Amino acid sequence: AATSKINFFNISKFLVIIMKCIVLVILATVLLISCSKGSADENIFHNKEIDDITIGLKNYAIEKGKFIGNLMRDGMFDNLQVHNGSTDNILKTDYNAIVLGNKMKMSNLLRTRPQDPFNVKIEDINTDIIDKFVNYADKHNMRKRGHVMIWYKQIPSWLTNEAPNWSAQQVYDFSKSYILALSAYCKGKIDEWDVLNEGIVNNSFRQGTWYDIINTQANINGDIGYYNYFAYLFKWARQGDSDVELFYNDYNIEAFGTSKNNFMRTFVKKLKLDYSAPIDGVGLQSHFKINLTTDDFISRLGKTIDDLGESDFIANITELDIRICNGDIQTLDDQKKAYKNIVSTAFSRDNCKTILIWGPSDNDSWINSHFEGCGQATPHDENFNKKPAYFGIKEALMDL
Ligand code: 9MR
Repeated sequence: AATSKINFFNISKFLVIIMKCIVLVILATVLLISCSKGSADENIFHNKEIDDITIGLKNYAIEKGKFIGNLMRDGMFDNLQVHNGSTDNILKTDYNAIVLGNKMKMSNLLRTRPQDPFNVKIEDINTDIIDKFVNYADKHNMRKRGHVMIWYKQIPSWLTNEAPNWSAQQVYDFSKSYILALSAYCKGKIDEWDVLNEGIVNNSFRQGTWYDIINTQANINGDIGYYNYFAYLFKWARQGDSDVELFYNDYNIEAFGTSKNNFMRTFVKKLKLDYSAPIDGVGLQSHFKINLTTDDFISRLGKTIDDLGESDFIANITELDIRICNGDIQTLDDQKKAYKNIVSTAFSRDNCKTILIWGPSDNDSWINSHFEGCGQATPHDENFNKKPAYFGIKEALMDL
């Protein structure tokens, strides 16, 4: 009995030692894992090979004081969980700036004819749209881009029908009251506004718009012409919100030295200097076809940003996409190079702080329905997976 007592005592002592060893091994393993995770986190901004899905593009942009953004399409606006939440997930993870693809255009904000279109009131505007956009962006700490106040396209049908019969003064009254109401409602909520979109064609102002009468007929103060009218648009937007950044936005104006680029630069400088328009910047839309994105083309884009910077303008990239079309010999790797080169060229300039891409994924892009035989224009593919382009942007951000 004595022997079995000793044996039992020894065995239980032995078991306790084994248990202690196991606990020690577990503790050591936990310590080792957390140490290696810590150093990975520290290296996350410096090691290009690491692709931690919780670290989005925005984290790299924030580190460099920049905003990388994207748009919210109508489908997602109507249902945040569209595509089982894939688009929402991309926006939340990768982007710290946002714009609505269509919903903040006049066709949506002023869908119903105001009782008096020459005295538009806040109550006439579909402010629910603005609220929903602002709530989403604020929830995810995103910079908010307002697109767009005055554009020849996507206007409500009542305006299409009535405007051809308006006098210049009526166009002035409508535009003024709309901009004042809209910018007053958005005061402090929207960070930057496209006050005027696509007002130029080649080397002159766009003709045949709903506001065209202002070019041939004076208002009651004798103001006539595009310059006068456009300058007022910016003044009214400033009157409504003294802090918001105000932009002229257009496409095919990116490469320095083309006739549209020359006209745009003359236009915005003259608007600011000769017409005292409070214009802060130019939005370079940047809808590119892959074979256009040569090194020379991208360096001319850099030159445009520099030239605008010399006159104290911000120059943001506002609608970037790079489409690949049937017949193009370029590959997704060429697209990666183009995205990388554009992001590093633009962001190496201090007067370019924001780049927005026009489509969270190839599933959410306007290209497929507008350019036959073209697609693949965004950094995520049709199944919401990251493409080489995504890593091009990421590398450019890390290298800044
Ligand atoms: O992405 C928008 C698309 O869904 C619309 O069908 C289209 C209609 O004009 O507008 C697209 O957005 C445009 C933007 O508002 C201004 N710059 C050009 C964009 C692409 O057409």
